[in-house]
Amino acid sequence: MTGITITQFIIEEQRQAKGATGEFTLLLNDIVTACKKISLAVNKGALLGTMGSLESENVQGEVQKQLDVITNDIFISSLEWSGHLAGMASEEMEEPYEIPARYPRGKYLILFDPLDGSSNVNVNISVGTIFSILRAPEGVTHPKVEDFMQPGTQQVCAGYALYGSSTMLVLTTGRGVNGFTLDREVGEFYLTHPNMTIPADTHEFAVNTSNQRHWEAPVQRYVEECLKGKEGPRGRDFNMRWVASMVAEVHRILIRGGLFMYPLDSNLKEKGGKLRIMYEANPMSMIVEQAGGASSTGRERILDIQPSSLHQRVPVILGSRNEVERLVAYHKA
Ligand code: AHM
Ligand code: MG
Repeated sequence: MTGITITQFIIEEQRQAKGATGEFTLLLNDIVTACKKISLAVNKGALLGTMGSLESENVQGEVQKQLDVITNDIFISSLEWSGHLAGMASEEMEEPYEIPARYPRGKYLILFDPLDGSSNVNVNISVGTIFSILRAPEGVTHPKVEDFMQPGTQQVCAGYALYGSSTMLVLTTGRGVNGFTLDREVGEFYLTHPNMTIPADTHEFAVNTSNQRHWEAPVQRYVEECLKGKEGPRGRDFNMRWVASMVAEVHRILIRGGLFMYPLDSNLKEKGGKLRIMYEANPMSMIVEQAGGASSTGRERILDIQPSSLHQRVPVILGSRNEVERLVAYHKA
C-alpha cells in the first residue's frame, strides 16, 4: 500500500496550523492506536468469548455489553498516560475519568463513546467509536464536569472509527472531513476518502419507524410525504435504511447523502431525546457540517447548544442540507 498515512496527514495538517506544538498530533496518534486495538477486539468476535451482556447497567440505564466495558478500558489505557489530556469522559462512565496522579496533564479534554451501536455487536453488524476533543479552560488541569460543558462549536476535533466490512477512521479538525482505511498488513490507516462531502439533496432517510406513533407532527409529516413517493408532494420515491449504529448511518450519509434522525417523541420527552450530545450528537454534527451537511434538533442547530449535563440527550436530525432544512421548516410551521 502506498499513499498518505494518517500520521503523515495529521502532521502536515498541523504544520499549517499557527502555533501548533505537536501535542495535538501525538494525542491523535494515541486515538488511532486505541481504535486499532478496538477494531481487533471487535473483529475477533465470538473467539474472545466477550460477546455477551453484563449484569451492570451504564449511567444511561442501558445494559452494558462485555465489549462496552472492554473497549472503554482500551480507550482509557491508550490515552491516559500520554500527558496531552486534562480530562476524559465516556458514555459508559457516570463521572469524568480521573487521570491517575502518576501521569502528567495536558491541555485537551476528550469525550468518547467507545462502542456505539453495541446492540449490534453480537449480530455481527457494524459498530464504531466516536470521539470529541475540546480544550480545557485556561489553567484547568483537574477539570470538573462544568469544564466539559462547552457547546459543539468549541470542538477542536471530532471523529469516528467504523468497524465495518473494513475499518475506517473519519475525522475533522475544522478543515473539512477526511477518511482513512486500515491496512491490516501494514498496521496503518491510509487516506482513502479525501475531502468527504455530503450531497445537498437525497432521496434516502433513516429513522426507527417502530417509534412512529410517538413522533411529533413535523416528523410525521416529513416521513409521510417521503413514503408517498412519486405520487405524493415530493414527486419522487424515497428509500429507507436503519442500521441502529449511528456511526454506520453517518458514514453512509458521508458517502452517498441521506437524512438521519432520532427525533424527539412523546416517549423520549422526559429524557430530552435518545442520543447524547457530548458523545454522539456534537462530534457527528461537526463532521456533518464540515462535509457541507446540516445538523439540528429540529428547533436549533445542535452545535450551538450550551450543554448542561455530561449525559444530556438531544433530538438529532442530520445529513443532506436541503432535507434537514425542510424538516426544520416543518418544525417552524
Ligand atoms: P448506544 O450508544 O448505546 O449504542 O446507543 C446509540 C445507538 C445509535 O448508534 C443508534 O442510532 C441508536 O442507538 C439506535 O437506537 P434503536 O435501538 O432505538 O434503533
Ligand atoms: Mg452511543
